Amino acid sequence: MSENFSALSKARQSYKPKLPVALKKGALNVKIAKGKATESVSDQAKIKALFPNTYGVPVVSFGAGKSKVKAKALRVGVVLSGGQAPGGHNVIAGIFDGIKSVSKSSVLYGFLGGPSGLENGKYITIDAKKMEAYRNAGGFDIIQSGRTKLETEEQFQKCIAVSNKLKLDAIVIIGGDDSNTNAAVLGEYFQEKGVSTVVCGCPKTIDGDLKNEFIETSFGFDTAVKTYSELIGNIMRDANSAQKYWHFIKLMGRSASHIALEAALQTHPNVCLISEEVREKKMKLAQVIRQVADVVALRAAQGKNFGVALIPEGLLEFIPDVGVLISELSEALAHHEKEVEGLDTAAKVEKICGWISADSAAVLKILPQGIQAQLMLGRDSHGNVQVSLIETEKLIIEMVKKDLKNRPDFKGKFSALNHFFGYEGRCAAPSNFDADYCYALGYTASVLALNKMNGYMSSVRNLTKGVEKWTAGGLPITMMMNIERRAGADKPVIKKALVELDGKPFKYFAARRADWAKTESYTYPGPIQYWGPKEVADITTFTIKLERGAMKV
Ligand code: FBP
Repeated sequence: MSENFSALSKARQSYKPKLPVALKKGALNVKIAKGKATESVSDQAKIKALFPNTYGVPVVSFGAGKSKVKAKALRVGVVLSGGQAPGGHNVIAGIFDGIKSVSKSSVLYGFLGGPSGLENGKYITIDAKKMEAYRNAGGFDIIQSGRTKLETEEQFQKCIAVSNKLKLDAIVIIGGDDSNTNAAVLGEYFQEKGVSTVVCGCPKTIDGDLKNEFIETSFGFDTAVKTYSELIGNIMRDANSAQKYWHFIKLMGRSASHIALEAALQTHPNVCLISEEVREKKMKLAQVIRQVADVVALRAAQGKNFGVALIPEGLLEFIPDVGVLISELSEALAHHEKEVEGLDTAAKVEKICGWISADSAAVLKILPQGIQAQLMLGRDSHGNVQVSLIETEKLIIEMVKKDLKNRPDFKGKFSALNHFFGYEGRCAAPSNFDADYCYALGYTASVLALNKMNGYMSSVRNLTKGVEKWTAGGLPITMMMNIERRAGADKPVIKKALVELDGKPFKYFAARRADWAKTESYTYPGPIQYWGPKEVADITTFTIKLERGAMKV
């Protein structure tokens, strides 16, 4: 172990993650029960046509019992894909221990730097010594991550060559919605070409938007939000001590507001915007600003010129007119990228306004130049706008300032500071929940690999109960898909799970936010605890407790 490891990470290394009962006796002692045939969430005919080999297969669940498959040394490759999320190393540890439970001669290859490592055959062999150093550690640094999208025939052929060279039984792609879409597409291609390697996925993302009945949460959400909530709590205490600043905190989460909502449930801010609500109510940017300024004015009238506001990073995309602008920009940039290369922001705006609708051009022109430039940045390899680079929190502060200036009855002060919490939480040492959950997901993937379950994602459920009551199984990835417009074309992708306004987490928040606006109901969650009383060290999120009925609204 390197001397870079702190006393905490050394001590943490010896934590033994717990496993669901069905997995406790090793991958060879797991019996598989098949459910009914499945359908995709929508666009069934189109998805079926795109995935003729892997569409419609059943959900499977694991129970204790003898496997029908004979013991053999497995050769598995693993890829970490997309944004970092706490617990990735434990997924790898789960796969490692799972395949070693089948045979001591099993081999785990780690592809370097994300899907491009698979495509280009860049890998390391993960042996027991290497694995030991990363157990229960945050980060993805054992093999690093990347956002390469695997989509061309040439890329797929290169993956086949690598897979054949290493004689892989399975490839496990640990990723979010886009990366698991990648896994499904690759698995389908392999099967069509008669390649025996299966491709499986694991649900990762701090954003919390990869979930459904079978995936109760994506890993990393728990730890990341706890980390942000600790920082938000610290800021709240500072705000309440100094009583002179408003703090505007943008939180990661891409499109979905799960992180902002969960952080609000953990800390009780004066304002928390929820993008999905803004979209549902068809609010214009000016209305959103007015709503925030109203709270600032309300508190100022009580002599309180301070407060804390949480802002989801995807907010702008959900303000209907700005959302339309963003998708028109994405379409225009996909077709005319070269023509705007090297132009300054003003010239770019001028050119682009010729390719988008008049309404969108008008919205683009009223935005500050900094935000215009950020909105016109290139999309990521999956065609997503890079919301983490848009300084929405600064835009809101500026616009609230202007709004308050136009209120003759506003006699308070508005001194605002901005923060962005995102990267601070993605590589935190996994909470006990994420350490256990990730290890179980990885171990589940080893069972999927052993049983040759192509195009499946690991599914571990019953997460609000103790680990001994967790259940494990596999979920066909095609079941989660729909067709979406990406980078100017229709693509099959896993449907994002956004915040539901009739869901319990939002209802819990909505019932309390008016009170939180005017009072200092702040709670101070403090740092994640790895040891200590269960009710402190093993707590899960409000979101999962409310969604799974373990807590009342
Ligand atoms: P994934 O969807 O790949 O898990 O990434 C999540 C995320 O952390 C988002 O919350 C954020 O918008 C984005 O990654 C930032 O991307 P990058 O790491 O490329 O800056």
